[in-house]
Amino acid sequence: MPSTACPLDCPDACTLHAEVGDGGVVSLTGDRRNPLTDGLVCGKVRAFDRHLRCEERLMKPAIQVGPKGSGRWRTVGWDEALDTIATKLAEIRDTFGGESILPLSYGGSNGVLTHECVDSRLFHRLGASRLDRALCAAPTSAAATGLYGRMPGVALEDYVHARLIVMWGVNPHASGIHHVPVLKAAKKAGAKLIVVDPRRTPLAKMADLHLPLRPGTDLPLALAVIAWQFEHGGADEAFLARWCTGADALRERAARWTPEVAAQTCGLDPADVRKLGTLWAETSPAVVRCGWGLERNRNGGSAAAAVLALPAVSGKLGVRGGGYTTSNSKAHPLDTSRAVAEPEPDTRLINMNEVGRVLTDANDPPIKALFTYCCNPAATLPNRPRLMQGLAREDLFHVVHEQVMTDTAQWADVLLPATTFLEHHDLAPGYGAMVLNRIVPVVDRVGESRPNYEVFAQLCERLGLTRDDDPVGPDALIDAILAATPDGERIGQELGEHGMARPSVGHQPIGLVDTTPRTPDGKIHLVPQALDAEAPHGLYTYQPDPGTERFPLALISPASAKTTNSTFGQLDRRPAHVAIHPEDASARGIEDGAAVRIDSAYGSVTCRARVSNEVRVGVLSLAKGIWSHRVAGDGSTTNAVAPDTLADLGGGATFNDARVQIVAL
Ligand SMILES: Nc1nc2c(c(=O)[nH]1)N[C@H]1C(S)=C(S)[C@@H](COP(=O)(O)OP(=O)(O)OC[C@H]3O[C@@H](n4cnc5c(=O)[nH]c(N)nc54)[C@H](O)[C@@H]3O)O[C@H]1N2
Ligand SMILES: Nc1nc2c(c(=O)[nH]1)N[C@H]1C(S)=C(S)[C@@H](COP(=O)(O)OP(=O)(O)OC[C@H]3O[C@@H](n4cnc5c(=O)[nH]c(N)nc54)[C@H](O)[C@@H]3O)O[C@H]1N2
Ligand SMILES: [Mo]
Repeated sequence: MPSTACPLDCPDACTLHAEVGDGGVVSLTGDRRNPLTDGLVCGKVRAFDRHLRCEERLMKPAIQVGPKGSGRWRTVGWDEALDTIATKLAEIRDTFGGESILPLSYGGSNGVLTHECVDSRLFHRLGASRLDRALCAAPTSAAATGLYGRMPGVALEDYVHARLIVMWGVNPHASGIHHVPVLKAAKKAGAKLIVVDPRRTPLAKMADLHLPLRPGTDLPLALAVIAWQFEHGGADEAFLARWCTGADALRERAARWTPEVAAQTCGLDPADVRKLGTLWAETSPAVVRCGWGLERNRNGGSAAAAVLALPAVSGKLGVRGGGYTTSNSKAHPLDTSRAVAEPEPDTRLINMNEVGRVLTDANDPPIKALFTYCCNPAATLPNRPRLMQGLAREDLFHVVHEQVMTDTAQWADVLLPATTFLEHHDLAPGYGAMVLNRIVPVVDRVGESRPNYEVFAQLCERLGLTRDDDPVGPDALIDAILAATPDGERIGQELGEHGMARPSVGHQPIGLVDTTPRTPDGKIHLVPQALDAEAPHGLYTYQPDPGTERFPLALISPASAKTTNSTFGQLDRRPAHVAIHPEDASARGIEDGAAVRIDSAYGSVTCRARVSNEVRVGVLSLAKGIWSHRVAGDGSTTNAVAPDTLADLGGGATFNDARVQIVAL
């Protein structure tokens, strides 16, 4: 049974056994050697065969012959497709300059060979515009970098040792199921569980205390808990003196957020805010998991910073099961520079949250070529109406490298079929699980699909951009990465022997024992200068709700268990449902199952209503990643109503700042 792994955009990074029968994959099961996978995989990956051989799978390269989006294709051989792309890219570069070319990629695969590898070699050498990949995790990463230098956090497995667990803006029942059994075991061992989430998620139902705050108000809540620590003996002065800078400044900024003031802003009961403050002050080991639900709004960076400051204020680090967890992706500090083999040029940087605007506004130079891979912008980028206007531009040359006919692929000029992780090589670090996995092909390539590392190398070749010493092919690329990475030899050995490697700090490091802050001076910075300068009103300044009389309701769009972002969307054809509180529904004459239209200042989406107490009054919830076949009307999805304004840090997306009205149809 070959051993491989899943590189999909999920924290858990499952190590897998693939059992291959006649005609393809028969089963994928979880490996027990990976402590987090522990034999369990999600339904999506267990049934990956359905994706591998679905009707929508792209089998051959194709060129769109009708107008954009007409669906009239001529299938061609790879040579013709690559020649067409190379000729066109060279022509556009020579006429408008390299910066008129924009690569567009995100997290379709978290494998390091699929993006920012040979693709970067091509685009750097073309002098293309650079993409600021701020679609997800940018505010949280900025906060984690500023405070701790992205020091790895508490291993998800170690939550079993905690006595108090705060799950803040994270929904593992959908977005990373391997944490759920650990949380259940911790509860059984006596840990208290607190959940901060506007929705009554399955996790909230398990919790000892659920704080269903208004979306975007995490900052006042976290500051109130911090102020409470300083006021009521929960702050650890010795720890602050030894490890931190900025404690006084943080204390000052938090002071105005009494439980009463915060509770009013957050729409909570002040007694619950006090309870959170008291439990945090009194219990150890205590851990907070800072998810991604709290970052997708105007206050997202400051909110993540305040949540991440909490364990430092109360000196919770230094024991097993104590501290914080956010992304652990830097547990393996992989250095891909030698694999890319071309330094990053100083060309125009385009925030991917603004791609719709950039494609439709006057720009110098204009974007004339878009190359989309590992990304399904029509389903995942904000301000969908603007983006679709851009994708419809007849003067835009658009290449899409994809596995299936997505809502984006329909708008390509040239469509290239991509392999899945069962058909190619890769190396994938987890961002929850602290493992690095080697991915190997376990089935033959479907149709004529090709992996990213081949396609981009072939384009370099055709454009005359190859150099003799470029690493080519997966083995050479992985060797180049490991040769540049600290501790790379040991990592390579473990990958060779087990298909999986530990980070240098181990699978389950204890904060400040096995790790130290990776900031330049080795300290935890509670009010980092750089972040204070970057946040529009200074770090930890609350920006009020963007709701208006016309668009008073907050629409949030969390992860769904059926898809990974938009991946597997072709397999889910149920009509999309927006969750709405019974009071909001009855005020608008909306019945359960009714057809509804949701409007915002950006656009509209037409779907069905699910009247439910799952959401609080004033909040709607419609999953992210929905494909157009699941909605009525013009096929606009959740992202038609999502703003393309930016968060306070990292240029992050503000999906959950969508303010809308909903009407029965
Ligand atoms: N409304 C709303 N929208 C959101 C969010 C939200 O909260 N609300 N969250 C956002 C988040 S968290 C994220 S991370 C983004 C994700 O945004 P995307 O990265 O665009 O979404 P995915 O569906 O993960 O992946 C896109 C495509 O990559 C393709 N792909 C996978 N592997 C490969 C490969 O090896 N080669 C090539 N060429 N293609 C491949 C898949 O087939 C898939 O169609 O979406 C964001 N969109
Ligand atoms: N099955 C599946 N797994 C996935 C994904 C997927 O699409 N499907 N996506 C992957 C990706 S790319 C990512 S980034 C992670 C994301 O994983 P999570 O961190 O779980 O992120 P979300 O699902 O965006 O939101 C988590 C929770 O935050 C809540 N929330 C929304 N707004 C707020 C707010 O303002 N404050 C607070 N406190 N909570 C809020 C939502 O109701 C939701 O329950 O999951 C990954 N795993
Ligand atoms: Mo994400």
